[in-house]
Amino acid sequence: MPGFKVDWKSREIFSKLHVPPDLPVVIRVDGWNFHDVSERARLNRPFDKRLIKSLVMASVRVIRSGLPVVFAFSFSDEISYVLEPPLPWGGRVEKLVSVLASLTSSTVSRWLGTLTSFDGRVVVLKREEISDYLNWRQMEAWRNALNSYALLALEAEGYRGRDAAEKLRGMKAPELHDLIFKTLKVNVAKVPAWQRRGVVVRRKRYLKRVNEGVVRRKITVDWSPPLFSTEEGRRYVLEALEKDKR
Ligand SMILES: Nc1nc2c(ncn2[C@@H]2O[C@H](COP(=O)(O)OP(=O)(O)OP(=O)(O)O)[C@@H](O)[C@H]2O)c(=O)[nH]1
Ligand SMILES: [Mg+2]
Repeated sequence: MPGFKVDWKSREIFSKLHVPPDLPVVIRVDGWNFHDVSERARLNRPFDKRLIKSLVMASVRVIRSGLPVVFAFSFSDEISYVLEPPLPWGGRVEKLVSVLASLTSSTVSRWLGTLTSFDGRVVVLKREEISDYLNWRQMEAWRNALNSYALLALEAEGYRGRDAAEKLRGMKAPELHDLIFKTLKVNVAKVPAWQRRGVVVRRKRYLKRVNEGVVRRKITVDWSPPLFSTEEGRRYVLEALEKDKR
């Protein structure tokens, strides 16, 4: 309308949405339409190391960018980034989600040699819930491994598309194990650990000057992380989250 001046800034109605900047938070990003991406990039089924490596490279880049990410857990086409306070941008949700998703997309695209996009979401949790959250995602990694091998086995038996997916839904874990072993001659409990348990990129502690107790951290990739449900796994997560004494 002529003469009527819109305050456009006031239309950015989610710009004030924040998570508490003095608490940790998880941002989970997930590849958009990776079913198609995996075909475009000609990824091996059920697992291709190129994809998980591209997620690892994205995690390394995010940590190197200076964002306070202390732990990144990846499997399939997703990464959970654990951020320690003080959070950047005062905890602004739009900034956190969009910057982490786009840093991930640009790195993965470069590594896969095809254009990709990632969505992102915020997971609010208490510090003591972080290992339970990671355990939930790690159980999903295991379910994903089982289902991905089983789908391939069903296709080898002649099932296609929707029929294969439907058949898969009706099967319990022991049946899936048997099917995979019988058809593909694969013991799914023995496939590489990264396929079953996911991969962690973290800032691992080391003693720089042993006598003086000077602690530093370096970016480390764990291709065989512990089970987060165990005591060892919980300690492993806590170590990454602990603040270093100066
Ligand atoms: N070939 C191959 N495909 C993979 C691999 N890891 C993940 N994928 C593909 O990525 C998909 C990830 O699942 P989803 O995130 O549920 O599916 P999506 O197609 O990305 O769908 P949206 O996330 O809803 O956009 C799987 O269904 C596979 O198609 C891999 O190692 N090899
Ligand atoms: Mg996806």
